[in-house]
Amino acid sequence: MSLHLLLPLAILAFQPRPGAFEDSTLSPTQEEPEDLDCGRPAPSARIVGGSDAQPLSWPWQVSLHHGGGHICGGSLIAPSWILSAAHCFVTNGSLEPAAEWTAVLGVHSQDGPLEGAHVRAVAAILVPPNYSRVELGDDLALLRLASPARLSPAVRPVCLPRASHRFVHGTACWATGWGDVQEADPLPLPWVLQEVELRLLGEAACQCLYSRRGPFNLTLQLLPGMLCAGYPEGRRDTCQGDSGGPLVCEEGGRWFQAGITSFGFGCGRRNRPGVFTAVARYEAWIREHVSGSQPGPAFPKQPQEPQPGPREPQEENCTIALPTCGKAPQPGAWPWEAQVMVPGSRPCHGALVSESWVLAPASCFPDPSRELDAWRVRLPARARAERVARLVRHENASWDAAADLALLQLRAPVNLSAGPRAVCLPHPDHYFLPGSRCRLARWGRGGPAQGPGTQLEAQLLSGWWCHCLYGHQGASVPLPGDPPHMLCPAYQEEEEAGRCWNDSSWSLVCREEGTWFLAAITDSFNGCLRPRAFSPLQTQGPWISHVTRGAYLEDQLAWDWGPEGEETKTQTCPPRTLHGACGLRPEAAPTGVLWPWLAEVHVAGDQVCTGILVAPGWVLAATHCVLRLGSTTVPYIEVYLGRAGASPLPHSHQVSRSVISIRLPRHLGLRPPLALLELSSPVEPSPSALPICLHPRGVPPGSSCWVLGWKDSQNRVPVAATVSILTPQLCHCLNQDILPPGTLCVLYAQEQEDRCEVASAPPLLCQTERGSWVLMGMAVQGSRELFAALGPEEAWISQTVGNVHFLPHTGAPYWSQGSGNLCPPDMAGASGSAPAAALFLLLLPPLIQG
Ligand code: 4AZ
Repeated sequence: MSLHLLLPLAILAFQPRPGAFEDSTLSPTQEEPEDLDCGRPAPSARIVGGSDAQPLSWPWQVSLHHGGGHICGGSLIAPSWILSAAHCFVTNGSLEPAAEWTAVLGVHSQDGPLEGAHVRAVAAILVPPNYSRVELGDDLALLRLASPARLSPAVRPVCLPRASHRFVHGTACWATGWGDVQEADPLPLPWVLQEVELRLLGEAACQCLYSRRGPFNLTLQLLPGMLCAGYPEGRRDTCQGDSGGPLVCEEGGRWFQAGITSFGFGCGRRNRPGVFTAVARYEAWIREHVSGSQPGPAFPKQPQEPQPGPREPQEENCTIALPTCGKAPQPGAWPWEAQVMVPGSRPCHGALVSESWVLAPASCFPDPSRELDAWRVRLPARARAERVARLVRHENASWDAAADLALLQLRAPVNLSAGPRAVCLPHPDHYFLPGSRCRLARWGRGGPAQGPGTQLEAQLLSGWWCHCLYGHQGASVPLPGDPPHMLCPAYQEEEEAGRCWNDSSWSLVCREEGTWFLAAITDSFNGCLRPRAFSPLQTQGPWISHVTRGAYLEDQLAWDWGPEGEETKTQTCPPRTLHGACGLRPEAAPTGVLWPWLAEVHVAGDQVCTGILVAPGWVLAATHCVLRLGSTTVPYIEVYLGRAGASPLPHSHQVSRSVISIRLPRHLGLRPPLALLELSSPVEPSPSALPICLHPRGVPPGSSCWVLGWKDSQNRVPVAATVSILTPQLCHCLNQDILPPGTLCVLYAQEQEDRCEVASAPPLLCQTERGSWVLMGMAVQGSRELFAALGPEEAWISQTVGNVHFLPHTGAPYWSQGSGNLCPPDMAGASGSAPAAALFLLLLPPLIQG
């Protein structure tokens, strides 16, 4: 176990060839020599970012098997003893039985012929008593073999350093193992032992790297008994499956084991070198067990160690590596932009992801059998186009839009410090913060042919919006940090163009701390719905790094999750209607406009009325507010959406439309209270402009209701006042004779009734039990308590608008109080329910004044 817990344990299925791995015991002639030599590979011979080792180069390397496959590495330190890591054998605080483990010695490729290799049963596993977790140190184990190893050129022990020995910082040492070649990317067949050269890092230098927040926003306190090896820039490292294996350094012609592979934060990540158990520190513990256990010289005679090198300077400087990908030298420059030219078709836009690889949509290359010889890739600041050596399509490219990806390998790598650069790719656990600054850049064959509009500024919406606008009812919204199903940027459609680019596809590139990540891609166009949903690329990171073995997967650089990050409660999406999502309003720390259906209706440039978006092209308002009594001309009306409240969205996300017609229902004699305003063109659904839901037949059961308005008509910051809706009977009793049919009465919660001004005719809204917001009515002229209900106008609204969002009908309507058929008692008090009487009393004063 390590901190690299997110990854599944890689197990190499291992099938010993019959006869090759039999346990053998030492014959008298094979008995251990008195001065058993160590640390010398046979004279005839000689991970992440590593390469195949030569057979016989690391004869102390052991593969430790459990359940039929390789789990950890180890090193032979004496004929009957293997040194490994404690975490390989301790699960949930208890030591696994030795009998379940076997040691495979002298093996090179775990797939091919196993000459010289043999298996030993493990008789005992010893772990320091204080070991608990890798981060707390003491991560070492001794395995006693049931019978001594048969020494040969392929099986020899390594030398161990004395406790006093100091390895010089900066020394190039070697780590070996059959572990993953990258995070979540197991060593491919034929499972040849890998070696990688790692530099020893001084304690101060390593602590300095690990003190900075890195992957998973974590830091690490190094402890005595730990040592680091690797590079600040990462890319070469040990990984899962290498644990327990040796880190060896050559001194005076012999190899000494300086470390045991223990853990790290991920593999090969920037500023996160591998952490090893410092073997020298445990000399006494190792000697005590190895020498004490057997009569005779079980422990190799340690050679005279060379003089220790110069001491590490006290003031070791702290060299932090900065990201090498995703750096645009000037604003607007896009140095990873690649254009793939295939004879006979339009150029296809992709992105340079490493020295040798370009990522582009697979749909650009429907016929991969075409001659690659004629293909060319144009990169920024390169005089000549690059030639293409290979095309690797994603295996799901043809049926999964999110996997519409292909990688093109260039014939010759390009120099990334001179002109073209690689864009960063996110790790699977990357969480792009809502509000991140992004750009939409050309991707595939999409986008306009030329002109400035090849990139659009965009801002990432919260996962809630994105998920619920597209997700199905009741879908649970991924928590921040869980892999998102989609990413949605808010951006301004090119209004001037008066159209959405139907044939365009885009990549979404997001910036963190000045570094650009290729965050997501769109498939070709799926309608004009905004926000457009993008497929996150982070799920494809492992495939990209598997193919390229060098793409720049960069750690998350911005960690300020804000209140949304603290939200750990799973949220679900409210219902959708036949026409899509409506009445969405995130509960938790929303990013964006708080009331996306709330419109400012500016009438003839002075009066501002409240309007509610009921469909993309329609706003509902109170007739009395938008049409002056007695006026015969239809005023000029402008509607603004996305303006309400303290919106963090830029002004560019406001939407405005003029009103081209005002529709009133037919009413015998009376002036109808509700008016539908037809907009000059529909608005795109977005957090700035999303229709509210309607509910057939009155107030949805179990809902909570509010009057939504403005405190004052000048600054128009929305305020909501909590109300209860009274039963029709009670409402009728309170207002006998003066109420048109279908009027709703409300009762304000204490001290809430002065919250909204009434001149703008505020709406009455309810939120259903399942979370959707529903419009109930609009204020009657001059009244705080009376609302013209939508219910009686349902048929007219659906006929006029067409695509209104009616929620499914759900049971009997909600009323705040009992629903007796009789009027409550009069002031003299006769009979009836106490609560109803109380309401009656409460409601009287405003009515009398009104
Ligand atoms: C592991 O999981 C592991 N990059 C070993 C080493 C490292 C990370 C993980 C160091 O066994």
